[in-house]
Amino acid sequence: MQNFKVCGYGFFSVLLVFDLRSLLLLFVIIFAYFLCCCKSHIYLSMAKVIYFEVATVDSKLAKPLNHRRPKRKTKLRKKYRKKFNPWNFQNVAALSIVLVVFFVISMWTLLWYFVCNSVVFFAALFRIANVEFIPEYRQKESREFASMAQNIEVVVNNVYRKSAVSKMYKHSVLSDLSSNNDGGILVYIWMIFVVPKAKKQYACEDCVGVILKDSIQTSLVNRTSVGYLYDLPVDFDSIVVNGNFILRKDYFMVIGFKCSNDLYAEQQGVNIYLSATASSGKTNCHIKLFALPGFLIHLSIESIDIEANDCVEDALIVYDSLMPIRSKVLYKICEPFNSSTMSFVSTGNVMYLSFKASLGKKGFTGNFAAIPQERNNILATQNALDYEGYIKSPYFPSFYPPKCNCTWGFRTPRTNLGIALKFYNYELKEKGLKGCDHGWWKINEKMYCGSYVDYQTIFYIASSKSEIEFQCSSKLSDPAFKAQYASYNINKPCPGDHFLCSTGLCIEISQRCNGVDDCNDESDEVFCSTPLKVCDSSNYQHPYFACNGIRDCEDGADEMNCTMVVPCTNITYKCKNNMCIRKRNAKCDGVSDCLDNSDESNCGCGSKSQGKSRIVGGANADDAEWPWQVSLHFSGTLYCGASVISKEWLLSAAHCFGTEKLSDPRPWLAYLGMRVQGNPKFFSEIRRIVVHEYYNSRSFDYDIALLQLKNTWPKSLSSVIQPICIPSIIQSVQSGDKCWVTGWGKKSEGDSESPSILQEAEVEIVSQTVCRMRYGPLSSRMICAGVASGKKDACRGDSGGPLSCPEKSGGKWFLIGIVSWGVGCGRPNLPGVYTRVSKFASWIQNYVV
Ligand code: 4AZ
Repeated sequence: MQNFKVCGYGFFSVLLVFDLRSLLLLFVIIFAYFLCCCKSHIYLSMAKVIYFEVATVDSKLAKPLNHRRPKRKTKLRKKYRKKFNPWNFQNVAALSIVLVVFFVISMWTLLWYFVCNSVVFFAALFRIANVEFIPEYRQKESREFASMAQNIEVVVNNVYRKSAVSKMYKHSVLSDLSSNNDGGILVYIWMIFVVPKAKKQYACEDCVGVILKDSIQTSLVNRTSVGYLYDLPVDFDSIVVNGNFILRKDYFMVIGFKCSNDLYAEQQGVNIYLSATASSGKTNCHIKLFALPGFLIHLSIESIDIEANDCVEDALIVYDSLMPIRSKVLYKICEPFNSSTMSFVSTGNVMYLSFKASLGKKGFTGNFAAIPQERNNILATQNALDYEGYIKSPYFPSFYPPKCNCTWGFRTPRTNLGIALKFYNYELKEKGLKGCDHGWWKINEKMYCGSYVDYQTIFYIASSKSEIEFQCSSKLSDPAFKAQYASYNINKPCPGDHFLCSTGLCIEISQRCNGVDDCNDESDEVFCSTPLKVCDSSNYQHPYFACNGIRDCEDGADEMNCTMVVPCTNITYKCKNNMCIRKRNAKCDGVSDCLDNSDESNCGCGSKSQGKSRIVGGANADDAEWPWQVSLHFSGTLYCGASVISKEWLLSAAHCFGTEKLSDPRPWLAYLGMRVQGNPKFFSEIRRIVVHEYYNSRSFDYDIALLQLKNTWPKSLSSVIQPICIPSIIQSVQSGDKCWVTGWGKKSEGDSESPSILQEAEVEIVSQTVCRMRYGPLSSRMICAGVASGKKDACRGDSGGPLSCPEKSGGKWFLIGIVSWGVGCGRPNLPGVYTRVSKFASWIQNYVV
């Protein structure tokens, strides 16, 4: 706004239309002015001299002097020549003033130009329909390229010079031409604008894009997407305009350095080696990959050595175009790796790699090749019997590109046989009102959404004839998936004495209601009556009672022999030496249970130095009562909560970082050791945000994110800042257990203001069965907590914050939940839904050591 004031006034507003050429003109004017000034000054001096001379002469002469005049003139000139000195005081002073004025004006103009204006580069891409690609278009020096460039630049100039942004528009430059595999050529251009900062809003990406689109729309004919942009037949749907203030720095400043390269895959299937290495200093590489027209590019990245900081400083960004256009990003690699390969496929015959790295030895290796386009419609009619084959995502095992679709068809030999699809890390759910993030599926005319999960699922199609259509829906490339197919008995999908889970798995009937999530979605553990506490030898070992830290049987038999080493199962506690014991809550309970004592290592967590053993319906918390509570601010505004889980790491909810803007760590600040907003004991910027890769923004499944701090708090603050313990994967909490939710979120659903003092409320764990009765299907990564009246709850602004539960023995506090979602706040019988942290124990361990 300050700039606005300076830029918007008087003299400078006149200059708003200036650019560097205008500056040159100004210089010429001032120079001319200087010459004029000096000249007139000289004349003035001359006039004075003449006047003086005349007066002197006139006063001396009494007689007419007509005949002597010529002589006197010559004399005068001589006298003047003798007397006029350009370096006398007067002239030097005048000259100095002019120079100073010139200097000040130049500086002001330069300052205004660079401070009040921004040079903005817009990258634009569109398809020209009636031109076919010729090899000469690859060479920018060729006559053909130059002529096409002139043609396109003239058209774009015409469009923008007659538009509302004409004063800001400078010119356009054709950057590249490439063939479009479905006909025509793709045109990549840079458009350069000089935008006064006060008028930045008029040169926004959408505004500039709309001008180009509008110029075509007016000539749209015959309901095709191709219209005319002057004499160019341009595909309206292909237009992408991307503006970026950073583009200039990232792209133009380094172009021409050694690290810019154009590479060609001239033969199908021949791998071309790729590598970029920087020994020191900053690296900024721009690599354009080309394949033969009609082919696609298959890129494999074998290793990459970069700093993991959310692509802020170090990144390899793969674009599905020849320019760094945001909407054409196929994938961003922000983390180093060297033991696996990641591969991607383009939608056309070009790709663009942008590799940037901060100081140090950084680089990547890989290769690329031209591959043929997979035919879209693969129809495999199968007589499926046993699991006999796979359906795979396009270009398996590479990430599949955003624009893709496949169809498969199945026939089974008998009408009572349907098709079962066993996925390894993917599940299909009926499509609701919301769209799909990771693939649309049309199966026998019914719509489903696909999403990634970390367990197996089986999808049954109860028909002997099926048509399956898959359509990619993600903006980025998505990881590969495959499904094994088989026929199954429609009337009896699972063998006798087996239970059919909602995930499609078949589990033994004895696993139903055993207190263990055998189905991966807890469908085997809902609508179970609490098992009777029959404390005989057959029942006290029931997982519901055994070794859960509660003495259920009078004789305590259910809590006996819990630290005996037993075979590992999904209800045993795994020690560091890979031996397993049955004690569920062995971690950090103050008793050494594992032979290697690993259950009691890294237990400097979950201790509250102060506090009563006692939001919506909350009360003010005491100072340092919740030493793991964090307040997360985005661009200065309270946005979410988080919990301290180690010296370096915080745990929060993925949905706090769900957009491109919010996933940038730079605008975030974490306030630690704070009770009253604005009074933190410590704060830090965020180095890195790790959002769970399976986070689903529609269902809020996998709603968890790790945040790495840039700075760690000093030891002297350990009385007010403490990490909370992370539960082990088998740690049990039961319905009715008392926990606390804390945060600075709204005190009631309709509030506009947030409290400044940290609020705390005691809530009870609600059983999954009851919670599902309220909300419908919930994933097993969710846990509910509340009170029946609804009066105590989390609300807007509490998201990401802790649901802290005390361990019964040992007295440590565990992070059982992360505030995630709910219907409204504090409504009766609608408890808060939290991310079940125990499910993520090993995921957290991958990052936090
Ligand atoms: C939220 O918008 C939010 N009552 C958090 C928790 C709940 C509702 C909304 C649960 O951040």
